[in-house]
Amino acid sequence: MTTIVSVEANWVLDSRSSPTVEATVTLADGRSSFAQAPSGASTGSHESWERRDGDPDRFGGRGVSGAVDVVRDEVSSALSGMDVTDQAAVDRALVDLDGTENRSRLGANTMVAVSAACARAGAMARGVALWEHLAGERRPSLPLPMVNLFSGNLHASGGMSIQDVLIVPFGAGDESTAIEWAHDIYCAARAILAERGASTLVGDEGGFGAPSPSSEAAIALAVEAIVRARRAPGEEVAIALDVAATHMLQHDGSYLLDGNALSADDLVETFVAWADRFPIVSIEDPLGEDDWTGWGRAAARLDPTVQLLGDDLICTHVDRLERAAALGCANAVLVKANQIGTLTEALAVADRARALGMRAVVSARSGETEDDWLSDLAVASGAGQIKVGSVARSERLAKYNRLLRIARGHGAPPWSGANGFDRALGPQG
Ligand code: 2PG
Ligand code: MG
Repeated sequence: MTTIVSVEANWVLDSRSSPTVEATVTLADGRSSFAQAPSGASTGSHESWERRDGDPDRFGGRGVSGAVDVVRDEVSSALSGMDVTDQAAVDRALVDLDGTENRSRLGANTMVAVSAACARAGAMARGVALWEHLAGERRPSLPLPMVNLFSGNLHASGGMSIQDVLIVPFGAGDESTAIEWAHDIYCAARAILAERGASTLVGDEGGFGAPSPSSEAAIALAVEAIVRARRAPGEEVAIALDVAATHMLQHDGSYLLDGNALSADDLVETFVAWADRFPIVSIEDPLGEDDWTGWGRAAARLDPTVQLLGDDLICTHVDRLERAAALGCANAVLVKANQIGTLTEALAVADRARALGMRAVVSARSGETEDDWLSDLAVASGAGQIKVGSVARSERLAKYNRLLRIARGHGAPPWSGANGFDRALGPQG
């Protein structure tokens, strides 16, 4: 009774009020499961294609009726009759049906919604948790969260140039303690902002819109919030940055950091100075998506214990991951399923990173829904790290709360722990 009989889709709204694809898979026994696609704002140009209607009269061009139609007209018949518990075969069928390099026929948003809905139905049919179903032969683990505290650039209507300042509660002994510490620090940051008369309005991922246009001031404020929450910066909680430098690039190749145009080399030296002053363990997209030379410079100048995390650089594509590994310019990959198309391919990128001696961080998008399949994907991958935004806004909390439920459930996988960040910083930070 694990046979797929139909796949349907429809539009629902995401956390930015954009339409997004919801796919529903129905099995021969009449049971069904659904899943929803996330959507990015600071997207990389090497991401797989996101299918939007482009009709300015409906949803400002962001409608997904084409995606809905293609599920009804093509995907449903292609998948019907298949065994839903064979996720690899289902995802291969989707990839084959699309038949293009960048998913320009079905759209990666269509594919990821169908892929996740099938995964959920497969888990249901087998009577196991989604993370267990997806894990296969992998060793699942409960991931260390990287939690958004301050937001800028495309996620908070301007403000500071770097996109996110995040906290990493690497000293926590388990998932729930990590999330509790994140809560304490988030509330401490809100109290500090309120005391200073600064806005406590939040950006797309629940982080506070940075109070000053200075990225460095936001990092200093994050450290202050850690201390206010009675945690030791560098000993218990560290800082991570998502620079999203692709979106700071100017036409002349310079990077605009808080009003100053910097060369790639000068930008790297800024990060070296920040890493000296602050307990920074991870820097995502320090340079632009095609600035392989600049990335190489960052790898050469920064302490090798700093996690150099490729988002726009790699876009969850194995070939770009291999290139980054060969050049030694990144030591970690951000894994976003809708940057590629299917859950199987996203897991394969995390697997390949591990085989190459690199780390992987499973990530949400800035546009999300109440769907929580991402938490199961992160646990199943055994990647050890997850990034889903701040500990506010229900589309973020759906993921954290799912992690808490998995952690508290029967047969919970082990806590991934500090991911080596403790060794990176030492007792003084
Ligand atoms: C990122 C993501 C999530 P977006 O840059 O890492 O924070 O943003 O989904 O807008 O690409
Ligand atoms: Mg990013």
